[in-house]
Amino acid sequence: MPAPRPSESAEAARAAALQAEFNEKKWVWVPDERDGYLAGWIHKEEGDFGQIVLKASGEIRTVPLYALDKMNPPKFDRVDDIADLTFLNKASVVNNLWLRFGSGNIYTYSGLFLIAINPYQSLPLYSDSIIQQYRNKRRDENPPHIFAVAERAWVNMGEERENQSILITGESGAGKTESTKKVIQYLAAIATDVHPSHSRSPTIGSSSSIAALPRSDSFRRGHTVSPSISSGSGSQLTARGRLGLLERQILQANPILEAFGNAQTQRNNNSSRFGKFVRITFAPDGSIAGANIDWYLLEKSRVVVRSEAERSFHVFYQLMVGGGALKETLLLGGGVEDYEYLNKSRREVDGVDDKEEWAALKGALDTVGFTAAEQLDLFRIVAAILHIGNIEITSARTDDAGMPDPSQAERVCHLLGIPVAEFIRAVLRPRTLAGREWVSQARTQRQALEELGALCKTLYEKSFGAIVDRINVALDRPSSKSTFIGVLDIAGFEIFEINAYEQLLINYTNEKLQQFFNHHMFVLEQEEYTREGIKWEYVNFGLDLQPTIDLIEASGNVIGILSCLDEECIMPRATDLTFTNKLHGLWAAGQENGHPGRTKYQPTRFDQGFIIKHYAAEVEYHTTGWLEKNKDPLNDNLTRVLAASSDRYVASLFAEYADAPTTPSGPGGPTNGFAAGKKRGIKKGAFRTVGQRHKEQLSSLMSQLQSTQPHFIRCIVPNSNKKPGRFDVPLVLEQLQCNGVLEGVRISRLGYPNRLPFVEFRQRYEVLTPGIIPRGYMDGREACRRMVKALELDEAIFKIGTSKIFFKAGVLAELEERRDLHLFEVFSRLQAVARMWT
Ligand code: AOV
Ligand code: MG
Repeated sequence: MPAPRPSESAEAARAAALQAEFNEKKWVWVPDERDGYLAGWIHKEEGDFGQIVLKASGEIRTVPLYALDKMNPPKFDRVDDIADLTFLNKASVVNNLWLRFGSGNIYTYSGLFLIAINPYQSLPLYSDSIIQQYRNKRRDENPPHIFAVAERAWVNMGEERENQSILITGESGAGKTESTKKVIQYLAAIATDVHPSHSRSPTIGSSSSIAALPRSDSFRRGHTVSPSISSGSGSQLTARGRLGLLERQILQANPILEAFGNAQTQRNNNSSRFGKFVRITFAPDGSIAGANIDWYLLEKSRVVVRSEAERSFHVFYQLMVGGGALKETLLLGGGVEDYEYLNKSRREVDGVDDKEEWAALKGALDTVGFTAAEQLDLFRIVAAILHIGNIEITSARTDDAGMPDPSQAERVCHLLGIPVAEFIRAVLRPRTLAGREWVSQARTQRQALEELGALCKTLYEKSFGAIVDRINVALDRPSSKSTFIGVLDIAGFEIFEINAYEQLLINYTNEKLQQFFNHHMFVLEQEEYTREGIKWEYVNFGLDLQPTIDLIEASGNVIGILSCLDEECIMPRATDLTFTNKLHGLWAAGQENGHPGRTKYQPTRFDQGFIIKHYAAEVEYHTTGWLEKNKDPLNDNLTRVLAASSDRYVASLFAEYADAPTTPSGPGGPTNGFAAGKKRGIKKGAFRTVGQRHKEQLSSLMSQLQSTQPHFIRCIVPNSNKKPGRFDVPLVLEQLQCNGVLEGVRISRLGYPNRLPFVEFRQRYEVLTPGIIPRGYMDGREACRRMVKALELDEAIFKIGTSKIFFKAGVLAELEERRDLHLFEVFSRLQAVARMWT
């Protein structure tokens, strides 16, 4: 064997020394309240206990042996894929992430997942040259990166003509939205790269058999690349300069969504207060054909109230600070401090200049194609909301609400294009149907204020929806031949001090997404084993999430939580309490006793609420305010006034209420019974509850996802202070538990995660078994059999199917090492020969 070069030998010596030191002791991880885990070695074992010497302090602790986790040998430090660890336990997983994070590696694979840890600092990881580094490369040819995931999605889409999805979840502040942007940045850049020459397709560059090899995720850890498969593309991509209009419009949609949908919160200075699914469609040649955005669960209550340390949506401050002459048009005098909806809480965000952001927003609106008139529409709504917030409502001696100064309402009505008298009446004395009579009903001060608040929330949400619709008009070019890559940016599992209806909806969403992951991972695996005729005991991992999902969403024979809430919402004297009791009656005591979801439900002992056993944890929900939140009520006097607005935009936002049959039918009203019936149908559609709407949207999302090949990204927030360089182990562990990474890791090891078609296995590893396979034709399966025998592989670590060979995690890494070593020797020998001839 040729002598290694000095630097290599130094490296090898260091590794050997580390290994030797490691071999001397029985190293373990000791659980620790504060630090999560501490490194130590077993000094003595007595019965069920061990005396552990802690590495850092020398302190001796007595710990029950079952609580200890084995430590991986040093050569596993900082592995790219957690699934390659020999000892797979929580401590080792988190230690690997911590070591990597400490050396600037924020990305790590974990089987099917890419884990991304928020660095809270700008890292030089996303330049055009890095994009080039990931182009046409397999996952194992580069360090883990979000670009590798985007690349893989793109290649799979091209090769298999199948839609792809990239599911990004994580806690608030974990980096989901930043990750989404990186994915879109990468796709826009590479699709532009492909565009100038329509002859190039996404399949090019992966035509090599090796590039097509890793359908399975953790293929091998090595980084050796045969020269023949490295990318031949020498084209210089200066993406930003070359992006076409469509690509720029797709990228610029984001600042608009963020201005209207993001806000400063305690956990994130730029927190998305909605979820989104962005689909980018590609023409068969790999160029971008269009894009489409779906959105979920906008936190509209934020326009009215929020905690003192937080802000409303960015656009309010941007308009107030940057609006200039536009503010006059919108009758906005003064500053942020003059508006009730803004001056009760934080007004500025560290390091953010709202004036600059305003300019960026205007630029983005222009690029996407919002006309000046359309832009004015959006800001008119924002301004109207601020004016509504300043309307003063008093309480008269009879408790009736009054509006002493109508000038504020006049401003609102001017902006919204509605008659002042009707607006004031709708707020203070709306008419309702009592029997067959229309009567005016006086409102209390509180009711009137709530009505105004509800109006603002609805206005804002509807306008947000219209913005997204408008963006979609600009970007959406559906065509039958196109395929898409969809990126989902949605809040992960939430457990707060007090968990309300919002948390139920988001946790329900995550329960479904986790089920989707499980389905993808296990059912597809199992199908593959069956297809390949491999016997493998199908293990029920106890991860069947269906009972919990049923408990939340079932309707019909079984009454789930959301259905029960809907029912209570139409009951005359129902309250949050009657709802809660009804739920207890169904799930804790009575009717649904035989349903498996029963075991996932528990009434709370002291507060008004219940506990659900989610896959991630048990969560206690408080049911205060649920009826109101679900009904999302706006009195139909108001909606009718708005639907009849002289302003086209405002009227369009409330179009669904235009024909509400509560209007006393005057002369010339519809007499045709059919028409009337039809209109009632429309109205019914308008009164879906929040829960119903979310359930429908979610089911549409799930069916779209089911038609895709999914890729999973899990974002992790490393500390609660938004600071770079800090890694809070218990906080990270909690997230790994909630986001399914730990489960995924455990379960992947139970199966055979790596697989190769016989031909490829033979092509790649035949060098290791010279003379085993005779010249001429040989059945692929038989060739494989002979090779594994010659390689002396243990029966337990592989399975031979009908077209592929399957391996336990880590086996291929070892084969690759053997192959590298072999090729290196051959190469050195050739070099020696060559030297003799020169
Ligand atoms: P989120 O989307 O997951 O939270 P963001 O993507 O908004 O979180 O990230 C929060 C902040 O962390 C960003 O504003 C950046 O300052 C920083 N950050 C995240 N990822 C990176 C990165 N890769 N490089 C540098 N900085 C980063 V929420 O929307 O609140 O659930 O609702
Ligand atoms: Mg976000």
